[in-house]
Amino acid sequence: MPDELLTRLSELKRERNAVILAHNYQRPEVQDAADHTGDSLGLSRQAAKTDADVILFCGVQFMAETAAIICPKKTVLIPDRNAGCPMANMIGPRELENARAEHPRAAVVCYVNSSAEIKAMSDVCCTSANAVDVVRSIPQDREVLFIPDQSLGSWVAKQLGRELILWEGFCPTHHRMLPEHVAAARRAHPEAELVVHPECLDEVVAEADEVASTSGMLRYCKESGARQFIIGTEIGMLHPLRTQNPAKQFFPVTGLADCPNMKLNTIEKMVWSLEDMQYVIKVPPDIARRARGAIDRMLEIK
Ligand code: CIZ
Ligand code: SF4
Repeated sequence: MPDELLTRLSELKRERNAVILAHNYQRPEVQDAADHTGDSLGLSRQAAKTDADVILFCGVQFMAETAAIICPKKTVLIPDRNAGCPMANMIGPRELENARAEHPRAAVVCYVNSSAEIKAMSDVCCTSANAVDVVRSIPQDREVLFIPDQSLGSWVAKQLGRELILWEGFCPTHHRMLPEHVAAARRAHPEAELVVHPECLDEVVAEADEVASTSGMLRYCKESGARQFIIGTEIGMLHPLRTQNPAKQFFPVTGLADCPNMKLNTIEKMVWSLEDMQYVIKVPPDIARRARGAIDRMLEIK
């Protein structure tokens, strides 16, 4: 990375009074240039604590929207406006309206990987780190409609021994990891523990020694006595795992688990973003207020 670009980025950060947030799935150099790295909710909560005027959010759109909802007074920028999340786009407001009409008694639990509008229409939000606790908090006799990730929903259902109504959304990147990739990685690294994200296919999750969100993976791999790990999530995650655990080895289930949307953000685009103050992510106040309600209900649970 040319030094001039990084110097320019620091200058702009000071000029704009900006804080840079980068998701665990970002390119290594983008994570290294950030003030905070982590999962989407953790990052938004970090941002709320700073006195920065501007948040440069390196992740995908729904994450920046979450930051805008939690930090309504700050200007939230994303470096590339094409960085959307295909899973979040798998449910729209009209579809959710129809599903609600079909299951009028159901509580709607929406995974954080969803648009602000969908969060605003949901009863409670969840992340992969707290999905089990959020669903457990809903009375056993109430139906639950879990959107949009069928894999996370199916894993939660198994954990709780409870039937959930699942929306058929999924993450194309996590679903690219197949049982045969897992088998090959196990053969190559027989001593390694297999740690996977609940967005993976059921058959992959079933093979895992540990199923965890990205923040959960960081905790688990730090505490585990194992020296080698096979990681079943977006490959950007290998960077924080390796940096935080220099004495341990991390291997991907497959290098195919590379999310093209996450990788749209680059140092150049971060510089341009702060120079031009774009692309601004704004959530209309009424949607933001209702989406905030779904997020706050999640935060009250755990
Ligand atoms: O909420 C996040 O940041 C996502 C999408 C993944 C995770 O497990 O942290
Ligand atoms: Fe969406 Fe999957 Fe990419 Fe995350 S890794 S942004 S869930 S497509």
